[in-house]
Amino acid sequence: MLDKLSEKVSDILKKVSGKAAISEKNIDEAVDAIKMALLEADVNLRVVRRFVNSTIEEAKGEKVLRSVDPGQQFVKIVHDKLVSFLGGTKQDLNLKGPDTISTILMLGLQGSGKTTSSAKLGTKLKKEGRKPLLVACDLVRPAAVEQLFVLGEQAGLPVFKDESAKDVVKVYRDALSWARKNLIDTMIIDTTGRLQIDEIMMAELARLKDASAPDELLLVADSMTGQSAADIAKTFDEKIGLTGVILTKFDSDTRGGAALSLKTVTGKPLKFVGTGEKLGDLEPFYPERVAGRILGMGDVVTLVEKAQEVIDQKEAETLRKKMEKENFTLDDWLSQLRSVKKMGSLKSMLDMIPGMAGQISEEDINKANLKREEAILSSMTRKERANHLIIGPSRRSRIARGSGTSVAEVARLLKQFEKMRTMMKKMSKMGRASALSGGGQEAMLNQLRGRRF
Ligand SMILES: Nc1nc2c(ncn2[C@@H]2O[C@H](COP(=O)(O)OP(=O)(O)OP(=O)(O)O)[C@@H](O)[C@H]2O)c(=O)[nH]1
Ligand SMILES: [Mg+2]
Repeated sequence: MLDKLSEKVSDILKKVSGKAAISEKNIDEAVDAIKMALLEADVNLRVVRRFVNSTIEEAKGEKVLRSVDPGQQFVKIVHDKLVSFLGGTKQDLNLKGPDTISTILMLGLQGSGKTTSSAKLGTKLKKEGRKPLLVACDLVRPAAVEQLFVLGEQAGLPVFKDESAKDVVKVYRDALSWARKNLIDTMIIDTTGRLQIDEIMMAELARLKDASAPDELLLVADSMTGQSAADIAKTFDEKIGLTGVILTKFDSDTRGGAALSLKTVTGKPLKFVGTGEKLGDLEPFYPERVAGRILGMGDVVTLVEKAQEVIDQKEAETLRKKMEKENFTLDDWLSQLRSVKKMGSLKSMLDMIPGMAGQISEEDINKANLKREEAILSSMTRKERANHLIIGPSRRSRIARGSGTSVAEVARLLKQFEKMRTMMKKMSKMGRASALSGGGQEAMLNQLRGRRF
């Protein structure tokens, strides 16, 4: 599920994400390709249009085209839009505390997975310490009551049933009194499914809803029905009212459009996905994780966010200019070193970049060196850091003493700095790559690897 979409979208984004500069044309092309991929994945056309328009609007804003790393900023926009289309944050069930009985009403078309999902949900809630009761309110399909009963036995859950009953409301009321006596805190009501939404079913559900005042009205929809899952949800919501959706058969080989369309079409959150036939195959739906999977870009977003915290655009621009004019100072170096430290473990950051994972080992990054270098730089006066040429022999030995290093080390650092400056200048002339995404970063990486140039 979603694999194909993921493959396509990540290919598109890979092309854009490495770019040091992107044009409006790049954005249009990438968004167009994403649009095709979404339509092929059976995402609702209106949803695709909204997605595309809002992505373009934001991506063409000043912020992206002129940012430090426009390619990755663009990926982040696509990611954030996707997360919001998938529903934002994970939505939990809203149940009452254990002292009151909460009620979950399961609804949906025939064969969508209501009975199975009722048992799965019961299993899950039991694991979380609740005391669920399964209530058999499908009085229409032959053997429906028996099916729930068998599943209940498998799950070790009590099942309330009355095979001779004709009215679902009566079953519910009897189940409620049984629940009160048996210290049940959650009732999960399985209902009848129809081939299509019809008036009789809706009337029955409406009566059951009025009688039970459920905390959760969960639509169980089959993801294999594609886009129509979202339309079904919309109708159920209009007629009965929903609090959320469970999308079943997410393990099947379908294109996944339903998951992406649901929230935008219905405004109702997708709370769980069914991922198999077994009782344990029910997972909470995490928009963030699913978006990440669709983009297939490692955890670029977290990376961009982290980098944004420490490297602001202005700072980078000033740095670039300085490098061009060869007035990159020891002071600038010190602040770069500190930026790297602020970002936390550099290795874990690099691991988040696709293609970079595993390329640098923790040993490569010479932390001890970093620390000593910072100590040396901090032991200099501001004047010295602004103009390293004034650092003669006597200043060198003072700095060495102050930083607990040797004169030779101080001399080596200064020599290295000279080389770095020359290299940076060359690189910044080669392309107008921004300071930290282009040459500057490479120079810094070499530095961190402990390689001397
Ligand atoms: N692979 C897979 N199969 C599922 C999933 N959920 C349900 N099924 C299967 O789908 C079929 C129908 O499930 P039921 O739970 O009986 O569906 P229902 O909505 O109660 O059906 P009716 O009571 O006839 O309306 C069963 O064979 C289930 O095992 C799922 O997430 N993945
Ligand atoms: Mg059923």
